Amino acid sequence: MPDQVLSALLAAERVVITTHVRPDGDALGSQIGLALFLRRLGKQVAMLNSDPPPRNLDWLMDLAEVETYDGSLIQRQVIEAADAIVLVDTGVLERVGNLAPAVSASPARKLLIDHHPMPEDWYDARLLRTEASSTGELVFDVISAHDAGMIDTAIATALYTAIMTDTGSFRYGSTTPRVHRIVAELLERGDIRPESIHVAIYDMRQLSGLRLLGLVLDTITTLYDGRVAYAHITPDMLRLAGANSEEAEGFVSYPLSLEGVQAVVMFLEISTGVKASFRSKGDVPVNDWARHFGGGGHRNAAGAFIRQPLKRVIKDVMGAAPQFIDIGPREVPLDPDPSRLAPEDAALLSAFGGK
Ligand SMILES: [Mn+2]
Repeated sequence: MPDQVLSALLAAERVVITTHVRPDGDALGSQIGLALFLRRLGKQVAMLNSDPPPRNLDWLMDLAEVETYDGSLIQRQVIEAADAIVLVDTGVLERVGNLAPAVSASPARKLLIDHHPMPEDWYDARLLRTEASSTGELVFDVISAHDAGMIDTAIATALYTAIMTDTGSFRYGSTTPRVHRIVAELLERGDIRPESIHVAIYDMRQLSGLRLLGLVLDTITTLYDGRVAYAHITPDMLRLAGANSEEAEGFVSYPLSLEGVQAVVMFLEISTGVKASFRSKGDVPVNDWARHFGGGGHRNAAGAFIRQPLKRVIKDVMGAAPQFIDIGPREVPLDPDPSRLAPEDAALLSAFGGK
């Protein structure tokens, strides 16, 4: 029910909208779509984020500029003077990054629009539906509950971007008939072309990114009779390819595309530890697996940050897979001879420091 959040927004004059660190298409699309709607209602709206948009979403700034928060006096005053502060696409206050202290301290009403499970309890009103495909879908609901006629080309573009990116281009399990109906309505109300949005987001890779992909594909390893796979990225690989880690966005879908693989983990080594991205197909949940390592997320997409060396992290995370993934019955030899094992089992043993 968008009513509570909608009425709080309608009552506000000055609104700040923010979202999580390293904002993605759903975060920025939802933020901008909501901001454009509120501005059309005559409200003062500021969009402040901890991190700048990724390169492939830079074009969204043509719809409405999102500021990167630097803690300046003016920005702090905007947060302080707001009637309402809206968090989109994250229920965890800490996930808004360097804005978190100013947001907590502000006397503004705090509103949440999100589809992630297990939010904290810091908000005054919320629109939270974990079965929603995206926060963009929920922003659509808020706008439609007031006046769907206000959806113009810019709002439709922002919300289409949010929904498309968070559904993996309309293929994840969260892609319901309702999602397609909403998208149909966005296409009707806004004069938008899906193809050009898709090209702007996905077909803007640099050669360095594809070189990195080649290196990453080489690291793909399957385990547990091919049911689980992982790959990794090291700083050396980034240097060799001349790429930055942002260019690895979406690489996790390659091991997941293997036949028979149910769940995958992509490990990104950085100076302070390892970022692990978990993905799965269908009914296989990976959020508990990620939570076991201090992270969290959705059933089919989750993440964790682990402050350990890469080898140790791979061993611990992949070794824990059977606790969270149904890897089916299999015979485990008591004292396996590596020369007689399938390559994936030999890799498993060596990842575990076995013979
Ligand atoms: Mn989302």
